[in-house]
Amino acid sequence: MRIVVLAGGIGGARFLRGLKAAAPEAEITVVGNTGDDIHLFGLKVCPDLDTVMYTLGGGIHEEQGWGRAEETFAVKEELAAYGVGPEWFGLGDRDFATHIVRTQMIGAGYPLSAVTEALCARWQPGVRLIPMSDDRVETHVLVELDGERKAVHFQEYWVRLRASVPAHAVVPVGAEGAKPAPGVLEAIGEADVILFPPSNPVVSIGTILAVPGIREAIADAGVPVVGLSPIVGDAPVRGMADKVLAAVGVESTAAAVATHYGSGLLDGWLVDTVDAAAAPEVEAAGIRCRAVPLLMESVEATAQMAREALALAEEVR
Ligand code: GDP
Ligand code: FO1
Ligand code: CA
Repeated sequence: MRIVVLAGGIGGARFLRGLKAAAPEAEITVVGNTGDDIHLFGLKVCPDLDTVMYTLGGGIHEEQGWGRAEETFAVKEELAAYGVGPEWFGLGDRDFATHIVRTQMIGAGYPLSAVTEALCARWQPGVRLIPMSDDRVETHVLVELDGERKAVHFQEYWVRLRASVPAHAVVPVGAEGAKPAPGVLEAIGEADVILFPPSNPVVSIGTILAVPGIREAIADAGVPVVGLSPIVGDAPVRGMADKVLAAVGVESTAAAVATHYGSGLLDGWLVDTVDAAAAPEVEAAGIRCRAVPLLMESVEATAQMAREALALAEEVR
């Protein structure tokens, strides 16, 4: 079975670990979000691609969900001693090596998709990880800061400001002119099932869908498209998805996220058992809905979520 998964960072990566356990024979292609990417200290940092690569490759800082296990911060401290920031973004020594290799390869002319493949040769994530695009796309957030409207990089909004200031809009800068990376449309066209993990619907999956051609390819693939709600009990399980959902005018409920994607895209939607009452609203929008436990508390619990998603895909096929 060929499965395509659109993924952000932590939610996407943890789901993929369960999916691999649930479907060990499947050929899994992951289309990763690159809208979170940021250039710092002359280096290209790809948080969501790295989170997927480290999580599936066994190098992730488990509790934190991003960055490397057993990390140290000597380089960051030395940079700070020179007065070179930003200090609000925690790049560790081990992680730095990844960004150095990536930036060096890009400088030598390799596209991000080829660089990602090269990095994955070390980590062996057990999936094919492709960035959504080789072209630069950067999510910016229009915020209100000191009484003024200002656009900031997504990482500045998320990490420095902790999503604590009002967000008026989320803009994937560069998406309009970006092309899907080689292999993305082919994988979607050859898929037996397409899954939306419990990733951020706006700044992860929304950004991937903003690359011209990807949304259309999914809608036209003619195979089941099934998503899992990142919202449980009217709040994100982790992070600040409610803030960016509000910025695009979507309520933070499992049903609102499903109808935001719409029946033109989604065939099935899993909500948590605490949100079982949301099912009729989702079904009224033409999307088959089931309520099952959706907390990724262990690989086994997550594998069960993946089995439910694949079962729902068979039901709507
Ligand atoms: P990010 O790029 O690191 O923010 O990760 P993603 O975009 O892939 O996923 C973030 C989303 O995952 C957040 O909106 C969380 O609500 C959701 N999430 C995290 N853990 C869980 C979980 O155990 N269950 C569910 N249903 N969603 C989760
Ligand atoms: N998230 C934080 O909350 N603080 C950080 O200092 C931070 C550094 C960081 C470095 C590399 C990397 O791959 C991810 C990092 N993240 C950090 C996570 C990153 O901001 C994620 O993109 C967001 O958490 C949401 O997607
Ligand atoms: Ca992300």
